[in-house]
Amino acid sequence: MSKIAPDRRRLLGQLGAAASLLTLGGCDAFDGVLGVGDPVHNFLRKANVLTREAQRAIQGPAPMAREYPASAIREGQRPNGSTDPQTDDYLAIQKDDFAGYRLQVTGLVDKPLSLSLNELRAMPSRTQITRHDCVEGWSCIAQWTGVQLSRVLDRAGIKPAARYVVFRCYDSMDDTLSDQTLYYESIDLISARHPQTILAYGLNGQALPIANGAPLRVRIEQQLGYKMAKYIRAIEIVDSFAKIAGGNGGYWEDRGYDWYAGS
Ligand SMILES: Nc1nc2c(c(=O)[nH]1)N[C@H]1C(S)=C(S)[C@@H](COP(=O)(O)O)O[C@H]1N2
Ligand SMILES: [Mo]
Repeated sequence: MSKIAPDRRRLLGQLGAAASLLTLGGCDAFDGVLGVGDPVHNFLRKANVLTREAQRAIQGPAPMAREYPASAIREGQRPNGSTDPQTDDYLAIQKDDFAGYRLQVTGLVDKPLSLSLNELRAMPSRTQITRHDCVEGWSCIAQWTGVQLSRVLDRAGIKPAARYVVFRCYDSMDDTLSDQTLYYESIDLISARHPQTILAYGLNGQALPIANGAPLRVRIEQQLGYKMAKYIRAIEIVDSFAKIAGGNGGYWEDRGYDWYAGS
């Protein structure tokens, strides 16, 4: 299995290099390069038989994603996917600058939490300038500010059986509210406790805009864009995601994307 690793990592490295070249102007598209069904995407899918455990055994624990100087930010973060959710619940919290918003933390925790934006902002914050890579073939460098997810997990207390963090979102792909259409994502506790994994409420020095996931979205800097759930309603700690929606751990995973989208 580990024989696949150098190829996959080299390819991802080349894609990264291509992305860097193409992103000198900020957010530039090279659309189609990684579309679902094209050969590169298919290659990545096959290479993903390499498990995340094997990748981590090769890489060692918690490599940090590259952080950039402020001068690398050329334009705003390009909004993608849902950019203006219209579900009733979202429209309700959007009023009053999300004053009524509460992040729910539930599942395999000692103490379920319900945190307002002010409570999240009062926790120690982290600001990082990183590059967002979308599987559709564009990248963008932006500054993100938020609270480390590990701090929220520690506050709730994670039970020993916990394995994954599930992000439940407000946006639905067709404005019906079913498990099959609501955006969701999941990561394991290693990704969740990575120092650069933050629940972001700030973008480029401003409050996180609606287009980019207000009031709260996650940044998971080792992985691709679709993992980074926007419009987070709740965080659920689970031992398995097999029974959630299509059972593959995320909205796009249920439609064929890889669960582990890291390099
Ligand atoms: N809730 C939710 N989160 C989401 C999406 C979405 O449609 N809904 N799209 C994903 C994809 S594919 C990408 S590339 C990023 C885009 O984030 P941005 O709009 O801040 O650029 O959000 C990800 N998180
Ligand atoms: Mo994406």
